[in-house]
Amino acid sequence: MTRTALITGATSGFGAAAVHCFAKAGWRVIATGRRAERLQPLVDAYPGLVHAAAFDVRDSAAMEAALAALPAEFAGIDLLVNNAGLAQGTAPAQNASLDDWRTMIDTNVTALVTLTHRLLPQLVQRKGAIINISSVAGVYPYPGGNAYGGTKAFVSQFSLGLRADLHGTGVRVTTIEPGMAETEFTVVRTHGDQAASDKLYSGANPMTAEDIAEQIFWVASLPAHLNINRLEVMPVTQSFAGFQVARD
Ligand code: NDP
Ligand code: 8X3
Repeated sequence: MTRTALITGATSGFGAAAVHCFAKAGWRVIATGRRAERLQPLVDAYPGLVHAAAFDVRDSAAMEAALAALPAEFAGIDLLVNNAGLAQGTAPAQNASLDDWRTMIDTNVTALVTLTHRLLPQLVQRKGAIINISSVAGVYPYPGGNAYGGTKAFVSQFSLGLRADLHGTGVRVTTIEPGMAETEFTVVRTHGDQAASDKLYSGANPMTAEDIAEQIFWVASLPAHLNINRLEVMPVTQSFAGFQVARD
């Protein structure tokens, strides 16, 4: 039986790479994101297997319209990959932009719970699965991570809460918590500073979008009696720093 995945944030990075993984394996994929022109090549690459749904995840009416307009063969969703998200800014909290914080909360938290709430009845009915993309930033604090880390901590804890509530339904819930991966993430975080992004990843041998897409696909492909609760993955070159102490 052909299964159907809805992958948010499919115009770039992890989400785009995941569309390739799932479609190559014969899944039907609903690929979403705001930049419709980035979705069409995915539709063209996998005729009949990929459906493009361009909308802003923060716009619940647009989300609802896109779901209502799904062709019949894409209407039964077996897997929700909540991947769309972003960081905005690296300033310490006392200097951070409140607009940036609100954008992160609206996208990473409010939109994620809205789409999850909307799809839960059919995921329960189909014994489906949810894969939420969190971050190491939700587990380990770092200077400038403030609201971004907070949104990702929410994603990880919300996922565990879903596991508890979905007990006995057969629905699987996994959080993937990646560390540093080179995508458009840092260009977006810096409001378009490609040089800053290049500098961050230079010589660091970061993970790639394909690395994370393969993890997403692996989790989704496990036997139905197995649930990975959380999966934390970093490049070998990234690890931890110690506590900091301010002195008089
Ligand atoms: P990218 O910037 O490459 O991709 C982000 C995706 O999210 C894009 O497809 C973008 O689509 C989509 N998106 C953002 N805002 C919205 C919105 N309002 N409505 C619809 N779609 C939106 O970054 P990554 O692939 O790296 O990021 C994917 C996820 O992984 C994010 O949740 C991020 O926080 C997380 N993550 C990333 C890490 C990294 O180091 N790269 C590490 C850990 C977690 P569009 O702009 O077209 O709408
Ligand atoms: C992205 C990973 O370390 O840049 O979520 O915050 S990090």
